Amino acid sequence: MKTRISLIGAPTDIGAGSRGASMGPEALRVADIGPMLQRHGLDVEDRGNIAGPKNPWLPPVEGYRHLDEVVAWNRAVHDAIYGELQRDRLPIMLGGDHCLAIGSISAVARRCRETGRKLRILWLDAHADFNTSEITPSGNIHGMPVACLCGLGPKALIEIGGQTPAIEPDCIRQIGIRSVDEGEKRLVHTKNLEVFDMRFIDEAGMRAAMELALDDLDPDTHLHVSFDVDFLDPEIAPGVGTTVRGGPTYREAQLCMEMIADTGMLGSLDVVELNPALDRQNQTALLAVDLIESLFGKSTLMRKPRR
Ligand code: EXY
Ligand code: MN
Ligand code: MN
Ligand code: MN
Repeated sequence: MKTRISLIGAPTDIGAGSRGASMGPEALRVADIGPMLQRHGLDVEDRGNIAGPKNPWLPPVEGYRHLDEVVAWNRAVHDAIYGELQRDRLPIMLGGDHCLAIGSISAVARRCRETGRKLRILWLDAHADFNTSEITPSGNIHGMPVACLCGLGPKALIEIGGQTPAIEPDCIRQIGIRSVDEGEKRLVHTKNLEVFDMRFIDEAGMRAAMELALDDLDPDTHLHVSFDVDFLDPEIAPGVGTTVRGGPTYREAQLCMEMIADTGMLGSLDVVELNPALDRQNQTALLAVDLIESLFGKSTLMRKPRR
């Protein structure tokens, strides 16, 4: 794994259904994300925050809320993440809502094409984020990034990384899913997304889910983790706008992160949907940072577990 890390804040809630994810980057910094990574011997540069348009808080137009602003933010995110990848650093995008993964993952996919590496995306979320303007119940674009990345979305969003579609559905593994809209469900099946939903995790366990999600990785694979904090059970992570009960416990989430760390292939990370306005004493930010510590290789016994 790369040991040179860049933190990039994207302080906006432009794609969300409630205000407050714009405060996510600062809450993660207050929870010591930078110093935590440094304590693990990593070279950390905090590149500060990206700027973009304010949130006008308007109803949907032709199925999208704030499309122009979402495009502007995602172009800025794309350029910042792409720049860090060119510098051979591991970018961590501090969101912001999940619409911003369109920009970050478009940049990662572009860099993988240029360097001939394979890409695997782990989408940790309560939601599939696979809506389109025709089927969305809300118009909120944070419910659409996976569809946009697969080429289903407005031209300005699907073209951000220079090639459409930015990715093929078969490079994605979704984990922790437990809230999918009716039309969205049909589309998930049509496009054959590989989903390890909570039912699967209940029955087979997080270990089996992660073994399958990380199966068959080429040694030269770039692993991108898109960590929507609403992945976690709301009992431990109340600071998100779209809580869905029945998510992974603290230990299940730790195991998920530890198993990703064991691959040694992490190449980029999004941390999104943290909403400090809904949090209690920054506990959700502190939990996210604790989990990211495991993602970067903290393990209880300071060695790889025996399997
Ligand atoms: N599926 C719902 C919608 O599209 O409005 C809720 C989406 C919430 C998305 C959060 C970020 O993962
Ligand atoms: Mn999401
Ligand atoms: Mn979500
Ligand atoms: Mn299916």
